[in-house]
Amino acid sequence: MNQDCTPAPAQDDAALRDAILSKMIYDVGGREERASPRDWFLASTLAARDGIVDRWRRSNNEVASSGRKQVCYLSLEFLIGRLLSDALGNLGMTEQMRRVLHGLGADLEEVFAQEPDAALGNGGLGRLAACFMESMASLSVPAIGYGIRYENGLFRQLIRDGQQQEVPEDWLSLGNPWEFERSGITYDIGFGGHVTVGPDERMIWQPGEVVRAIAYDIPVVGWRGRWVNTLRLWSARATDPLRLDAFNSGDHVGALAGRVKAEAISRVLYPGDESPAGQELRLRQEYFFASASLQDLIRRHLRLHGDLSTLPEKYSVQLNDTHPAIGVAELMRLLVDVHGMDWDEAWEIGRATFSYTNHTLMPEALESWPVSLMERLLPRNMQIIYMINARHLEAARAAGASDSLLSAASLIDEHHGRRVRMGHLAFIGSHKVNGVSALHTGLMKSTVFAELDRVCPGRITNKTNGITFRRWLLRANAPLTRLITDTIGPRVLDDPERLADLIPHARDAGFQESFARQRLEAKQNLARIVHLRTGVQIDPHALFDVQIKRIHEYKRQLLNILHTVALYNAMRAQPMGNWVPRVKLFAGKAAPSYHRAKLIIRLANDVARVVNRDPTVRNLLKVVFLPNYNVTLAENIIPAADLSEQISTAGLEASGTGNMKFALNGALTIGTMDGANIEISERVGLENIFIFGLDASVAVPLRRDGFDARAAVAASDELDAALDAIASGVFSPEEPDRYKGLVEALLARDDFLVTADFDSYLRTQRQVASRWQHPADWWRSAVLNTANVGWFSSDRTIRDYAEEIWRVPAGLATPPG
Ligand code: DL6
Repeated sequence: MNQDCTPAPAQDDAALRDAILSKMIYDVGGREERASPRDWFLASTLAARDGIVDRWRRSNNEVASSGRKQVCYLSLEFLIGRLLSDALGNLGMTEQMRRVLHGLGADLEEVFAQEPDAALGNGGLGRLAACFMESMASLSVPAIGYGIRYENGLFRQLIRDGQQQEVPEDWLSLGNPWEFERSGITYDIGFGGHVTVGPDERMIWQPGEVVRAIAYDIPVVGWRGRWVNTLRLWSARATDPLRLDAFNSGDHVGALAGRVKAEAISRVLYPGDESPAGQELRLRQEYFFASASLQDLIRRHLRLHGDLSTLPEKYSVQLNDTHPAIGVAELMRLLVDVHGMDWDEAWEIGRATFSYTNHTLMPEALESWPVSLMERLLPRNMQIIYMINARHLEAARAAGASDSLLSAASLIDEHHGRRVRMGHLAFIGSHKVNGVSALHTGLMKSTVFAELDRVCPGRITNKTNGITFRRWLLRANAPLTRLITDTIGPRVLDDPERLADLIPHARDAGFQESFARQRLEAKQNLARIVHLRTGVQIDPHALFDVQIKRIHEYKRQLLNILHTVALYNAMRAQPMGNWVPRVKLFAGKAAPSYHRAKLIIRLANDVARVVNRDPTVRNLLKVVFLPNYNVTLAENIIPAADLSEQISTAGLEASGTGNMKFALNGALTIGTMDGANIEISERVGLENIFIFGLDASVAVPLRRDGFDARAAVAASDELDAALDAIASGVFSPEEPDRYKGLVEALLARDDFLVTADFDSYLRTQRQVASRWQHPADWWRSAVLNTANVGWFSSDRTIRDYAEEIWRVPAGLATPPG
């Protein structure tokens, strides 16, 4: 066994060294004596990639020859982050690569740092897709992830004068050694135009514009390198890249306009959709990737199996949220119009093939598209949606549905200017529809999908999210992993539920000390990063209280800032009190057009500036906003966190996955009874988690019926003082009214129950501090968090999907010969 705790790598050191040098000379065109870290990154990635490609071919051959069923995971987001350390770790090659590079005069950590963070996603949904891809490969579930190869992923966040600025993230600017362009795998995607009836009564769509989708493949290697799946990302190309006539007549810009419009489809993740043009681009992205993926699936199925009637036996298509939901209509178009299948048969095939995951109940995030836009951009798909709807409503009416039930279950929302409800389309086109935590699934049944659940009973099921432990423990926290394997043996690496073997060690003072020591190392590392990026010095012995996630009102960073201000006020009032030194750490990006979220970022930065300069609290409180939150930063922050803030308004966080990553690494959670926090609390025990606030049974009706924030503020001196300090400019002396509007808006309408939960949060934060003052109790709870969250491995989640939704076998493949 090497330090990766995996069997010895396939190659010996000399062979790996030769392979790297050969890549350096023939592929990178570099010289080893003058090579830059980037050159070493390319050469070592290409050398490791060769070993992966061999396994990839074997996996693909095995699927083709055995005829095994494959999963197609359609997702507009894959937040994969860096790939080299993941790949080396799964191949058991990390230490060997470190040694060999060292012998060549290069440093592996520096090499890792050269890789851009592939930010092809926004937050939880995209990161979940990346974890699922890794788990499917680790469990030998044959799968293809389909998405878009955005040239600019999620924007890079700069903080200037305390404010978020967005600049493009150009992860591809220096090339991507992981991808293979498949110039032979292309599909034409139509937009606009009109529909006519052909001589055989078939509908013929003549698009007004055609864009070409080109496949780029990235191999996804599973644990111990046993299986390799494919992430296939589509890039958009114009079919007519240059209008030569216009160019030659002097219109050099106009000649390229068609190309720019076509290629905009794969240019940017989440183009602003405040303008009609932005909305249209987003719909173009969704149709582009759904159509290309389904055409690809049909082509492969026909090649391997010859007959489209067996499609559901060979493929399961998972719709990751509603972004690919247009695929339900597109598959009908392909089967009926292009392949001449009978409507009813095509519908049954589609329904047996598709399943849909819902990730949010927030009304503004439930997609719907104006009928007028759909009719113009996708005229044939819109006709198909009308047909699907007519049959769906007819069946519901025949089963006795009332008019109001029919109106709520219809694919067309008639109340907001006629819009197509994409969640409804995904729902009725799928055989299974899942939520991502027990609470969320229950709320799906009782709220957004209540009517569809009555019309199509039994379709909704729960699949609580999970995370890949390979990335979020083994790689992100190698020292803690070593302590765990030294204590309970390496079996835990293959079976995360074995973490429970740590339970008997939770009270052991020696083990607690080692556990705390590993964590201190991670905190020292984070303190270095914080200093480097913000100039703020933080004490690794302080309690690291961390909230990292997208900035959104429902996630309630504002509640955390209010606590920070209340703590600051209390410390200033009694600087000699028995305080627990704390670092409040925030990171996250706000959507560029979400003005209030951006103001909250500014407030966090303003509070940080004032607190960090105040000598009264110098050794007691520090506030940090770390810019440009991404996967790599999360990998550095999570192992160092003592307290994990999971404080969303109950009923609004579908699941959360950050909550699982923190608990796995031994942080204690302070959280509401929301999303997967509930299931975490059931597993770690209520005595090892800090739960506060209203639960969903109270919060949901309270939000609906309205809540008097002023009364809550009047009842809480600490809250009143914190709000007053913010509103009166204590943290923005150069512009005292900067936050007046924010505070007034909160008092006028506290949609997210910040003021309602504040006192409970404050009390619970005091309990956190008193537990910290009893290290044996704190570390016992910390160990019990790590020990009890094995169930949140994405391997468990994928097994559940595989058994109950996709009906594909999941297990471990025989190691390749
Ligand atoms: O299911 C993955 C992830 C959940 O853990 C989060 O709770 C949820 O907010 C997120 N949903 C989205 C979709 N849009 N919104 N909002 O990112 O999915």
